[in-house]
Amino acid sequence: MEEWEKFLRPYKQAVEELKIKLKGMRKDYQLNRQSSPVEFVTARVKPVQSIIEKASTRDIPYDRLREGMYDIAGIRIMCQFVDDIKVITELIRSRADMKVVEERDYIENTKESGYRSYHLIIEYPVQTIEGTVVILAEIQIRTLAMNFWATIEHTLNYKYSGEYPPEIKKRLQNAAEAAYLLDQEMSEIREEIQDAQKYYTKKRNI
Ligand code: 0O2
Repeated sequence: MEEWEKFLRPYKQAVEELKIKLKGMRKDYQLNRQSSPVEFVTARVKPVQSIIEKASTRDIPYDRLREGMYDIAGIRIMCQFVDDIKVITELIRSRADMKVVEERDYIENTKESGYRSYHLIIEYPVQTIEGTVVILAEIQIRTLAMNFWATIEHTLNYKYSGEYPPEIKKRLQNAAEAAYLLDQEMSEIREEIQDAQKYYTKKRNI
């Protein structure tokens, strides 16, 4: 277990740092009195049991985990509107403290399950007492509606291990469609919503 703790140490450090940095983007927008494309940020280090299971199903040897498994450190950025995803992606691409090495667009290419999200794999240098360790991390960017669907589906997946009864499968597909339509509707009234949010923030600050 101590071996795992040692192995995971830079990932834990990275997740904490990335959470603070990405949350900072929201603060910067707020200070400039601009609507933030970042609504909230969550982060986690993959539990050891999940790492072991994934390594076994993907045939990744333990001595290749640092290169072979890119979501041991996972960051999730939630936003209000689909267009915010592009803005956040651009901001991350232009940062000097991390390097985007791969992008996966599950919004253009929705997964068969109905899953939508934009994934960035980044290289991130962590400073340790033994020097710099460059780790891979996965940043998932999604709207609140995409996140609602993914969270529910993820929970159900635990129960059914992906083998959904037809009725549940259909319901999940309907829910994915509803989340898609919700995103579209919200985009249509985006300006109206953002105006109201500015007014609300101003009033709260009085
Ligand atoms: P958890 O519990 O979220 O940490 P590969 O296709 O093998 O190259 P992999 O690892 O499947 O790569 O990568 P992918 O599909 O780019 O991203 C995996 C992560 O995306 C998952 O992590 C989920 O967080 C999310 N994800 C992908 N597909 C779905 C889906 O159909 N439903 C939901 N709810 N989430 C999805 P993990 O490893 O499953 O674990």
